[in-house]
Amino acid sequence: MMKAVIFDLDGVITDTAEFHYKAWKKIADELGIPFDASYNEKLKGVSRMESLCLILDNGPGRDSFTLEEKEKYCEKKNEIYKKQIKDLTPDDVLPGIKDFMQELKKNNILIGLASVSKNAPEIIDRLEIDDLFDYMADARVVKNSKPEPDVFIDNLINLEVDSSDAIGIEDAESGIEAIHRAGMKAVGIGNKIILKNADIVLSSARELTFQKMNSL
Ligand code: B16
Ligand code: MG
Repeated sequence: MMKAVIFDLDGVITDTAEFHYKAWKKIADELGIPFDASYNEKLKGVSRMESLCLILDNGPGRDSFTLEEKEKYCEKKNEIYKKQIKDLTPDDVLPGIKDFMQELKKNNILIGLASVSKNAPEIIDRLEIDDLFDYMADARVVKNSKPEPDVFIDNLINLEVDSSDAIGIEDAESGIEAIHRAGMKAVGIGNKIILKNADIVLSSARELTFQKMNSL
């Protein structure tokens, strides 16, 4: 029986995945490394440092910079990203998300947040949706980012729900893998080819319903 639904943030609840992409694009351009939306798929759900390393792998290689230099680029990317999230308002919650969350609440289903972004608290705050969650993982204490299952397992423990009674919702390939490695069913939102390993792929959050999720 479904007892909990655990949401990814960037790209599922709001379109910040696009902001991450734009910020990394600036860094990649500065470094003269080719980087496009298709390569960016590899970065989704992945930590800040690993994202930079993946970009460098497409250029001079992740070992071509010292850790200190890489940390500087990560900070620079985060500053660009932070400027973009400053303008987020409650209207930036993607269509269908709030209705679906309210439907879950009516059916006594617990709601969790599984984001590995250290900026997640600020985003949730700006979107004014804090009160919809029963638990939100703290990315600062989650050890490994996706595709490791840590952030989903942390939700299961804190929501006190078995993996077989929970569903995860993701827009990234790494996120679908993380959900499955946590032992849960995975719902993909986005491209059917990229998210081919999900148990079901929907083209938008508007298609999320309690009935559809429960039948998984
Ligand atoms: P930050 P999610 C992930 O968030 C993003 O998908 C990924 O692009 C980003 O690098 C990661 O958070 C870390 O974010 O730099 O803000 O700490 O998809 O797990 O909500
Ligand atoms: Mg995401």
